[in-house]
Amino acid sequence: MRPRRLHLVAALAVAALVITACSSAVPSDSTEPSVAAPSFAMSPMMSTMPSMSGEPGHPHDGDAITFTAASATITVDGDASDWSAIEGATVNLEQLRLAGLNPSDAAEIKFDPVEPVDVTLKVASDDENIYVLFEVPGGFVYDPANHNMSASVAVMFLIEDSAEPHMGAEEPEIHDPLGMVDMWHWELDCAPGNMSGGAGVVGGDDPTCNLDDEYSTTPFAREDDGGGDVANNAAENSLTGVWEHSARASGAGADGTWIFEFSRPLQTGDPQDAQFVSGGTAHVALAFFDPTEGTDGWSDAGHLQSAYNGWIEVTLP
Ligand SMILES: [Ca+2]
Ligand SMILES: [Ca+2]
Ligand SMILES: [Ca+2]
Ligand SMILES: [Ca+2]
Repeated sequence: MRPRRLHLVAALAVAALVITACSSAVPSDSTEPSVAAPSFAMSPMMSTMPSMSGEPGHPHDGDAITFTAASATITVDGDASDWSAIEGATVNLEQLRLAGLNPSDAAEIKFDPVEPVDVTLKVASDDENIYVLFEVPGGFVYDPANHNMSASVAVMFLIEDSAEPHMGAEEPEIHDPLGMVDMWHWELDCAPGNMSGGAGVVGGDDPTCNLDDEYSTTPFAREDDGGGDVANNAAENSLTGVWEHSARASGAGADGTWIFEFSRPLQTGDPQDAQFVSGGTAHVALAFFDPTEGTDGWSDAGHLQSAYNGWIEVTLP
């Protein structure tokens, strides 16, 4: 649960008390307008509910997505079979809506159109680690020599409550940092089935496989943990991942599903990471870079992303 919402509820309750105090002539029982907060209790099953569209300045027009993560230990190997009994969420990803930006911002952003896509997000945890499965339907388009001609993904988590899910910002003021988000950013420089990232990566920038542990405050202010402009002696970047494609055996272009499997310690002690606890809520956002976007593959700005759904709320077991 995001503290900001609790603050909103608290503010409403205070307002109600003030109304009550100033309205002594009015019976203070059933005639009072109800200020009971809507229930945001997490369903044990995946559910959708209306977004907090009344939250000033932060409208999200998709249904809010919430679900409860599984209690499980996952093997990070690019094989999704150990997730088969675990329920997740379907998340619609789409490109940035340039019409919603300030014209001056929109004018500097170029990309080729890509159709929206429904992806699958699953999350699990055990006593030590959080595990994420991100699956995207699409053809097996992979060039080991050019990661722009292969799929690429990012998984984001809220660090600061004020952060919005477009890399910390929101439209239309996409240059304005609202808070810090944690970002797992992966360009496929290692082959399927290979372990990417892992302990020993200094500065968050994985030099071999390009599974980078990063943070951002806007799409234009993204840095590697401990390797950016902000000193961070506590950087911890043991994030790991393995990718696969279900139709790889059928050859280039074959239709199937991209599989991106990750794990990281629940607690890293790194201020440029989200920290997770049992019973807590992880706020997640997703991005997918489609290698078929243009003749040169995907572009930075052309990625499909979940930000229009608001933060995906995942309760950890
Ligand atoms: Ca697995
Ligand atoms: Ca990198
Ligand atoms: Ca980190
Ligand atoms: Ca990070």
